[in-house]
Amino acid sequence: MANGVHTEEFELTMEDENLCAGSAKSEASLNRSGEEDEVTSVVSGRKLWRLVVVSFALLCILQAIFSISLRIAFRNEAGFKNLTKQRDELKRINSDIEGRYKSLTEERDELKRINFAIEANSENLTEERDALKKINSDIVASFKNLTEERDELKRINFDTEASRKNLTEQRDELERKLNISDSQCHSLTEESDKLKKRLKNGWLYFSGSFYYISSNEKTWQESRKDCIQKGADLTIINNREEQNFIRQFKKYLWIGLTDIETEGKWKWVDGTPLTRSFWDSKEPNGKTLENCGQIKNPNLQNNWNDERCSNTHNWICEEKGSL
Ligand code: MAN
Ligand code: CA
Repeated sequence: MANGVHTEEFELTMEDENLCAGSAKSEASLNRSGEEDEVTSVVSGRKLWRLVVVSFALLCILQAIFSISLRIAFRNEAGFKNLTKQRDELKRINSDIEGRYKSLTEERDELKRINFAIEANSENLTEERDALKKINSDIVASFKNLTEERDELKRINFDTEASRKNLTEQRDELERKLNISDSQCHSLTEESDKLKKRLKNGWLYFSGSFYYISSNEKTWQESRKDCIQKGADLTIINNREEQNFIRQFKKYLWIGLTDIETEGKWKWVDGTPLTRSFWDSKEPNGKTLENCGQIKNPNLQNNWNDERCSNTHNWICEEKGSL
Protein backbone atom coordinates (compact mmCIF):
# COMPACT_ATOMS: atom_id res chain seq x y z
CA MET A 1 0.00 0.00 0.00
CA ALA A 2 2.83 2.32 0.85
CA ASN A 3 4.18 1.65 -2.60
CA GLY A 4 0.79 2.56 -4.00
CA VAL A 5 0.85 5.77 -2.05
CA HIS A 6 4.27 6.67 -3.31
CA THR A 7 3.16 5.88 -6.86
CA GLU A 8 0.18 8.14 -6.48
CA GLU A 9 2.34 10.87 -5.00
CA PHE A 10 4.75 10.49 -7.88
CA GLU A 11 1.90 10.68 -10.40
CA LEU A 12 0.46 13.65 -8.57
CA THR A 13 3.81 15.40 -8.71
CA MET A 14 4.07 14.68 -12.38
CA GLU A 15 0.56 15.89 -12.93
CA ASP A 16 1.34 19.01 -10.97
CA GLU A 17 4.33 19.55 -13.07
CA ASN A 18 2.22 18.93 -16.10
CA LEU A 19 -0.43 21.15 -14.60
CA CYS A 20 2.12 23.87 -14.07
CA ALA A 21 3.42 23.32 -17.51
CA GLY A 22 -0.08 23.26 -18.84
CA SER A 23 -0.90 26.45 -16.99
CA ALA A 24 2.11 28.14 -18.47
CA LYS A 25 1.08 26.91 -21.83
CA SER A 26 -2.45 28.10 -21.32
CA GLU A 27 -1.26 31.52 -20.30
CA ALA A 28 0.79 31.56 -23.37
CA SER A 29 -2.10 30.65 -25.51
CA LEU A 30 -4.89 32.69 -24.01
CA ASN A 31 -5.96 33.60 -27.28
CA ARG A 32 -6.24 30.10 -28.75
CA SER A 33 -9.45 28.79 -30.09
CA GLY A 34 -12.47 27.32 -28.09
CA GLU A 35 -11.57 23.80 -29.09
CA GLU A 36 -8.37 24.09 -27.24
CA ASP A 37 -10.18 25.48 -24.14
CA GLU A 38 -12.44 22.48 -24.05
CA VAL A 39 -9.52 20.07 -24.12
CA THR A 40 -7.82 21.97 -21.33
CA SER A 41 -10.95 21.83 -19.16
CA VAL A 42 -11.26 18.00 -19.44
CA VAL A 43 -7.64 17.58 -18.46
CA SER A 44 -8.08 19.78 -15.37
CA GLY A 45 -11.15 17.75 -14.22
CA ARG A 46 -9.27 14.50 -14.40
CA LYS A 47 -6.45 15.89 -12.35
CA LEU A 48 -8.82 17.16 -9.76
CA TRP A 49 -10.45 13.78 -9.54
CA ARG A 50 -7.12 12.08 -9.07
CA LEU A 51 -6.29 14.57 -6.34
CA VAL A 52 -9.50 13.74 -4.50
CA VAL A 53 -8.88 10.00 -4.75
CA VAL A 54 -5.33 10.32 -3.55
CA SER A 55 -6.41 12.54 -0.67
CA PHE A 56 -9.09 10.08 0.38
CA ALA A 57 -6.60 7.22 0.22
CA LEU A 58 -4.22 9.20 2.38
CA LEU A 59 -7.00 9.89 4.85
CA CYS A 60 -7.79 6.18 5.03
CA ILE A 61 -4.19 5.34 5.66
CA LEU A 62 -3.95 7.96 8.39
CA GLN A 63 -7.13 6.65 9.93
CA ALA A 64 -5.75 3.11 9.99
CA ILE A 65 -2.47 4.23 11.51
CA PHE A 66 -4.31 6.23 14.14
CA SER A 67 -6.54 3.33 14.95
CA ILE A 68 -3.63 0.89 15.26
CA SER A 69 -1.74 3.35 17.43
CA LEU A 70 -4.73 3.78 19.71
CA ARG A 71 -5.16 0.06 20.03
CA ILE A 72 -1.52 -0.50 20.84
CA ALA A 73 -1.60 2.33 23.34
CA PHE A 74 -4.74 0.93 24.95
CA ARG A 75 -3.22 -2.50 25.12
CA ASN A 76 -0.12 -1.17 26.68
CA GLU A 77 -2.21 0.75 29.22
CA ALA A 78 -4.21 -2.36 30.15
CA GLY A 79 -1.07 -4.46 30.30
CA PHE A 80 0.53 -1.88 32.51
CA LYS A 81 -2.38 -1.85 34.85
CA ASN A 82 -2.40 -5.64 34.95
CA LEU A 83 1.30 -5.81 35.61
CA THR A 84 0.95 -3.25 38.40
CA LYS A 85 -1.79 -5.30 39.92
CA GLN A 86 0.27 -8.49 39.64
CA ARG A 87 3.23 -6.72 41.13
CA ASP A 88 1.14 -5.58 44.11
CA GLU A 89 -0.27 -9.07 44.51
CA LEU A 90 3.19 -10.55 44.38
CA LYS A 91 4.33 -8.00 46.92
CA ARG A 92 1.50 -9.01 49.19
CA ILE A 93 2.23 -12.71 48.69
CA ASN A 94 5.87 -12.07 49.29
CA SER A 95 5.02 -10.24 52.48
CA ASP A 96 2.87 -13.17 53.60
CA ILE A 97 5.62 -15.61 52.73
CA GLU A 98 8.10 -13.55 54.65
CA GLY A 99 5.74 -13.53 57.63
CA ARG A 100 5.24 -17.28 57.38
CA TYR A 101 8.92 -17.82 56.88
CA LYS A 102 9.56 -15.89 60.05
CA SER A 103 6.92 -17.84 61.92
CA LEU A 104 8.20 -21.15 60.56
CA THR A 105 11.72 -20.20 61.50
CA GLU A 106 10.58 -19.48 65.03
CA GLU A 107 8.69 -22.75 65.13
CA ARG A 108 11.67 -24.60 63.77
CA ASP A 109 13.87 -23.06 66.47
CA GLU A 110 11.30 -23.96 69.12
CA LEU A 111 11.09 -27.50 67.78
CA LYS A 112 14.85 -27.73 67.74
CA ARG A 113 14.88 -26.67 71.35
CA ILE A 114 12.19 -29.15 72.24
CA ASN A 115 13.93 -31.86 70.26
CA PHE A 116 17.11 -31.14 72.11
CA ALA A 117 15.27 -31.42 75.41
CA ILE A 118 13.59 -34.63 74.25
CA GLU A 119 16.88 -36.11 73.20
CA ALA A 120 18.28 -35.18 76.56
CA ASN A 121 15.45 -37.01 78.29
CA SER A 122 15.24 -39.77 75.72
CA GLU A 123 17.56 -42.08 77.59
CA ASN A 124 15.68 -41.68 80.85
CA LEU A 125 12.40 -42.13 79.08
CA THR A 126 13.66 -45.28 77.40
CA GLU A 127 14.58 -46.72 80.76
CA GLU A 128 11.27 -45.66 82.22
CA ARG A 129 9.48 -47.12 79.22
CA ASP A 130 11.24 -50.45 79.68
CA ALA A 131 10.39 -50.41 83.38
CA LEU A 132 6.78 -49.58 82.57
CA LYS A 133 6.70 -52.33 79.95
CA LYS A 134 7.81 -54.80 82.59
CA ILE A 135 5.23 -53.48 85.07
CA ASN A 136 2.60 -53.64 82.36
CA SER A 137 3.58 -57.20 81.55
CA ASP A 138 3.26 -58.10 85.24
CA ILE A 139 -0.11 -56.36 85.41
CA VAL A 140 -1.32 -58.24 82.33
CA ALA A 141 -0.25 -61.52 83.94
CA SER A 142 -1.96 -60.56 87.21
CA PHE A 143 -5.04 -59.47 85.32
CA LYS A 144 -5.17 -62.83 83.56
CA ASN A 145 -4.89 -64.65 86.89
CA LEU A 146 -7.52 -62.41 88.45
CA THR A 147 -9.85 -62.93 85.49
CA GLU A 148 -9.50 -66.69 85.85
CA GLU A 149 -10.08 -66.46 89.58
CA ARG A 150 -13.08 -64.22 89.01
CA ASP A 151 -14.56 -66.67 86.51
CA GLU A 152 -14.00 -69.52 88.94
CA LEU A 153 -15.62 -67.52 91.74
CA LYS A 154 -18.50 -66.63 89.45
CA ARG A 155 -19.03 -70.29 88.72
CA ILE A 156 -18.84 -71.18 92.40
CA ASN A 157 -21.13 -68.28 93.23
CA PHE A 158 -23.59 -69.42 90.57
CA ASP A 159 -23.61 -72.93 92.05
CA THR A 160 -23.90 -71.49 95.54
CA GLU A 161 -26.73 -69.23 94.46
CA ALA A 162 -28.56 -72.19 92.91
CA SER A 163 -28.02 -74.20 96.10
CA ARG A 164 -29.10 -71.26 98.22
CA LYS A 165 -32.25 -70.82 96.17
CA ASN A 166 -33.03 -74.49 96.43
CA LEU A 167 -32.37 -74.49 100.16
CA THR A 168 -34.47 -71.35 100.61
CA GLU A 169 -37.35 -73.00 98.80
CA GLN A 170 -36.96 -76.12 100.89
CA ARG A 171 -36.76 -74.02 104.06
CA ASP A 172 -39.90 -72.06 103.09
CA GLU A 173 -41.72 -75.29 102.34
CA LEU A 174 -40.65 -76.77 105.66
CA GLU A 175 -41.60 -73.57 107.48
CA ARG A 176 -44.99 -73.67 105.81
CA LYS A 177 -45.43 -77.29 106.78
CA LEU A 178 -44.16 -76.54 110.25
CA ASN A 179 -46.62 -73.69 110.61
CA ILE A 180 -49.41 -75.96 109.47
CA SER A 181 -48.17 -78.65 111.80
CA ASP A 182 -47.93 -76.13 114.59
CA SER A 183 -51.47 -74.93 114.08
CA GLN A 184 -52.68 -78.48 113.60
CA CYS A 185 -50.78 -79.55 116.65
CA HIS A 186 -52.24 -76.68 118.63
CA SER A 187 -55.78 -77.43 117.57
CA LEU A 188 -55.24 -81.15 118.10
CA THR A 189 -53.88 -80.48 121.55
CA GLU A 190 -56.91 -78.35 122.32
CA GLU A 191 -59.15 -81.02 120.88
CA SER A 192 -57.38 -83.72 122.81
CA ASP A 193 -57.64 -81.76 126.05
CA LYS A 194 -61.32 -81.21 125.46
CA LEU A 195 -61.92 -84.85 124.69
CA LYS A 196 -59.93 -86.00 127.68
CA LYS A 197 -62.02 -83.72 129.83
CA ARG A 198 -65.18 -85.09 128.29
CA LEU A 199 -64.18 -88.68 128.72
CA LYS A 200 -63.25 -87.88 132.31
CA ASN A 201 -66.75 -86.39 132.81
CA GLY A 202 -68.52 -89.52 131.59
CA TRP A 203 -68.76 -88.92 127.85
CA LEU A 204 -68.59 -91.96 125.57
CA TYR A 205 -67.04 -92.30 122.17
CA PHE A 206 -68.63 -94.16 119.28
CA SER A 207 -67.89 -94.03 115.57
CA GLY A 208 -66.85 -90.41 115.19
CA SER A 209 -69.00 -88.91 117.94
CA PHE A 210 -69.01 -88.35 121.67
CA TYR A 211 -72.18 -89.03 123.65
CA TYR A 212 -73.33 -87.84 127.04
CA ILE A 213 -76.18 -89.56 128.87
CA SER A 214 -77.80 -87.53 131.59
CA SER A 215 -78.23 -88.84 135.05
CA ASN A 216 -81.28 -86.66 135.71
CA GLU A 217 -84.46 -85.87 133.83
CA LYS A 218 -85.61 -82.72 132.08
CA THR A 219 -88.15 -81.59 129.50
CA TRP A 220 -87.11 -81.89 125.85
CA GLN A 221 -86.30 -78.15 125.60
CA GLU A 222 -84.34 -78.09 128.87
CA SER A 223 -82.50 -81.24 127.86
CA ARG A 224 -81.51 -79.67 124.58
CA LYS A 225 -80.42 -76.50 126.37
CA ASP A 226 -78.12 -78.58 128.57
CA CYS A 227 -76.53 -80.28 125.55
CA ILE A 228 -75.96 -76.92 123.87
CA GLN A 229 -74.33 -75.60 127.02
CA LYS A 230 -71.95 -78.55 126.85
CA GLY A 231 -70.99 -77.63 123.25
CA ALA A 232 -73.16 -80.42 121.82
CA ASP A 233 -76.85 -81.01 120.95
CA LEU A 234 -79.43 -83.74 121.36
CA THR A 235 -78.41 -86.87 119.47
CA ILE A 236 -79.18 -87.33 115.78
CA ILE A 237 -79.46 -91.02 114.83
CA ASN A 238 -78.28 -91.67 111.29
CA ASN A 239 -78.11 -95.45 111.02
CA ARG A 240 -78.82 -98.78 112.60
CA GLU A 241 -75.38 -99.05 114.28
CA GLU A 242 -75.92 -95.79 116.07
CA GLN A 243 -79.46 -96.82 116.96
CA ASN A 244 -78.16 -100.03 118.54
CA PHE A 245 -75.38 -98.17 120.34
CA ILE A 246 -77.93 -95.92 122.03
CA ARG A 247 -80.40 -98.69 122.64
CA GLN A 248 -77.85 -100.61 124.74
CA PHE A 249 -78.18 -98.09 127.60
CA LYS A 250 -81.70 -99.32 128.20
CA LYS A 251 -83.08 -95.94 129.16
CA TYR A 252 -85.80 -93.66 127.95
CA LEU A 253 -83.83 -90.84 126.38
CA TRP A 254 -84.76 -87.64 124.59
CA ILE A 255 -83.19 -87.50 121.12
CA GLY A 256 -82.87 -84.51 118.77
CA LEU A 257 -86.09 -85.11 116.83
CA THR A 258 -89.25 -82.92 116.71
CA ASP A 259 -92.29 -82.01 114.59
CA ILE A 260 -93.20 -79.02 116.71
CA GLU A 261 -93.07 -76.62 113.79
CA THR A 262 -95.35 -78.61 111.44
CA GLU A 263 -97.31 -81.62 112.57
CA GLY A 264 -96.06 -84.79 110.91
CA LYS A 265 -92.94 -83.22 109.45
CA TRP A 266 -90.22 -84.61 111.67
CA LYS A 267 -86.90 -82.83 111.62
CA TRP A 268 -83.59 -83.24 113.40
CA VAL A 269 -82.20 -80.45 115.53
CA ASP A 270 -79.70 -79.53 112.80
CA GLY A 271 -82.68 -78.72 110.49
CA THR A 272 -82.38 -81.81 108.27
CA PRO A 273 -85.57 -83.77 107.59
CA LEU A 274 -86.01 -87.28 108.92
CA THR A 275 -85.14 -89.85 106.26
CA ARG A 276 -84.10 -93.01 108.15
CA SER A 277 -86.38 -93.73 111.11
CA PHE A 278 -86.66 -96.40 113.81
CA TRP A 279 -90.19 -95.77 115.09
CA ASP A 280 -91.92 -98.31 117.26
CA SER A 281 -94.55 -100.04 115.20
CA LYS A 282 -97.39 -98.03 116.77
CA GLU A 283 -95.58 -94.74 116.76
CA PRO A 284 -95.73 -91.84 116.18
CA ASN A 285 -99.27 -91.53 117.42
CA GLY A 286 -99.41 -88.35 119.51
CA LYS A 287 -100.41 -85.97 116.70
CA THR A 288 -100.10 -82.41 117.93
CA LEU A 289 -99.90 -83.49 121.58
CA GLU A 290 -96.63 -85.40 121.24
CA ASN A 291 -94.07 -83.48 119.24
CA CYS A 292 -90.72 -84.64 120.64
CA GLY A 293 -88.83 -87.84 119.86
CA GLN A 294 -87.43 -90.33 122.37
CA ILE A 295 -85.77 -93.74 122.59
CA LYS A 296 -88.16 -95.92 124.62
CA ASN A 297 -88.40 -99.71 124.79
CA PRO A 298 -84.84 -101.09 124.93
CA ASN A 299 -85.87 -104.57 123.95
CA LEU A 300 -87.12 -103.47 120.57
CA GLN A 301 -84.82 -102.78 117.71
CA ASN A 302 -87.19 -100.04 116.54
CA ASN A 303 -88.12 -98.21 119.68
CA TRP A 304 -88.76 -94.56 118.93
CA ASN A 305 -91.79 -92.86 120.40
CA ASP A 306 -93.33 -89.43 120.02
CA GLU A 307 -93.82 -87.98 123.47
CA ARG A 308 -95.13 -84.81 125.06
CA CYS A 309 -92.25 -82.36 125.04
CA SER A 310 -93.11 -81.09 128.49
CA ASN A 311 -92.57 -84.51 130.07
CA THR A 312 -89.26 -85.05 131.81
CA HIS A 313 -86.81 -87.78 130.79
CA ASN A 314 -83.16 -88.49 130.60
CA TRP A 315 -81.52 -87.29 127.44
CA ILE A 316 -78.53 -88.09 125.29
CA CYS A 317 -76.22 -85.42 123.83
CA GLU A 318 -73.95 -85.91 120.81
CA GLU A 319 -70.95 -84.05 119.45
CA LYS A 320 -68.98 -85.00 116.36
CA GLY A 321 -65.28 -85.63 116.93
CA SER A 322 -62.50 -88.19 116.83
CA LEU A 323 -59.98 -89.63 119.22
C1 MAN B 1 -97.64 -93.58 126.65
C2 MAN B 1 -96.87 -92.48 125.94
C3 MAN B 1 -97.26 -92.46 124.50
C4 MAN B 1 -97.13 -93.79 123.90
C5 MAN B 1 -97.85 -94.83 124.63
C6 MAN B 1 -97.60 -96.19 124.05
O1 MAN B 1 -98.93 -93.26 126.68
O2 MAN B 1 -95.54 -92.72 126.12
O3 MAN B 1 -96.47 -91.52 123.82
O4 MAN B 1 -97.50 -93.75 122.55
O5 MAN B 1 -97.41 -94.75 125.97
O6 MAN B 1 -98.27 -97.14 124.73
CA1 CA C 1 -96.38 -91.69 121.20
